[in-house]
Amino acid sequence: MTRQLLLARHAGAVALIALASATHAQEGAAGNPERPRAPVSAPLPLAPDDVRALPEAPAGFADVRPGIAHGRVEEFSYDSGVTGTRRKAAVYLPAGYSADRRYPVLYLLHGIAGNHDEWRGYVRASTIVDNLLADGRAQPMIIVMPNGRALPDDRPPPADRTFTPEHVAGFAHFERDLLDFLLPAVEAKYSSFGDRQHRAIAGLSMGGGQALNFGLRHLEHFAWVGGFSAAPNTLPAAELVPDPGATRRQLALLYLSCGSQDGLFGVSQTLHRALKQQGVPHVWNVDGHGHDRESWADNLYQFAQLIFR
Ligand code: FER
Repeated sequence: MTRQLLLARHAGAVALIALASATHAQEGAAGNPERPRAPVSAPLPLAPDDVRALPEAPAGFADVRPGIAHGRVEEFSYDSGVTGTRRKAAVYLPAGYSADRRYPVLYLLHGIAGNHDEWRGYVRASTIVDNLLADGRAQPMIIVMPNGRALPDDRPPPADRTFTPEHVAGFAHFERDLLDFLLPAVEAKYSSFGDRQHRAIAGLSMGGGQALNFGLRHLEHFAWVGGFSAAPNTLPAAELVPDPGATRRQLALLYLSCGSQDGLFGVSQTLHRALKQQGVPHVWNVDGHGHDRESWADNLYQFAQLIFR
């Protein structure tokens, strides 16, 4: 056997082992449902500014802390004229939530294989925010975690249908579902301010692309925008920021993050470079993680402290 063939066999075996362990991990409760399954471009070399912008979260930041006040997550549902169905969202209400005061609202969007429970269950968003609030490090806020797949059947599809055009299109259809149906329904039920300065939108992967696409193209609704490990559904910078001056004036915060080991790193890196060229201020936080909850938990920890200030 030639050396070339031996190497190829070795690489094939390694790939099979990696695939097997990833599939196994995905089946477990703690598995990463968002491991990209479609071919993505090779990572680009890291530039000098592709570094952490913010210090890493302290140990235990996503662990349930006894003795502090905890918020609650309730199920919310609304009628959608986009899907023609009644749709579900999870809503986090901070400890002490009271209709006697008003709250800002963060819309937090999941990845391609997730649903409205992914941020709470997989990333532990409610625990992270409970801990920040207990330490006085964030503003009390409502967090709406919808199902970003605006299709009549909005369950995560079997793995072999994750990347079909129909499934991916459901995430684009969510733009009108969010703006025309979810947002008014949330604001009718919960005690929120209801203006752009008090609305944020962020998401992970496919939801990161959605947050950038919907947030930056609808600054009349959102002043705070975050994309974590944004997927290739992210629109080009020229479409996200057609008028850099207008974007600069309206944006309170644009936050981009990605792990340097993430196969989707090039999406965020390309957008960061274009924004820099356009002179649009933003946070660019590069960590050493992959496409995983470690990165998303840390970046939620950072983002939640910066918004609604
Ligand atoms: C792709 C690779 C990954 C893609 C989407 C994803 C639409 C999304 C991954 C995720 O949400 O975790 O090519 O195309």
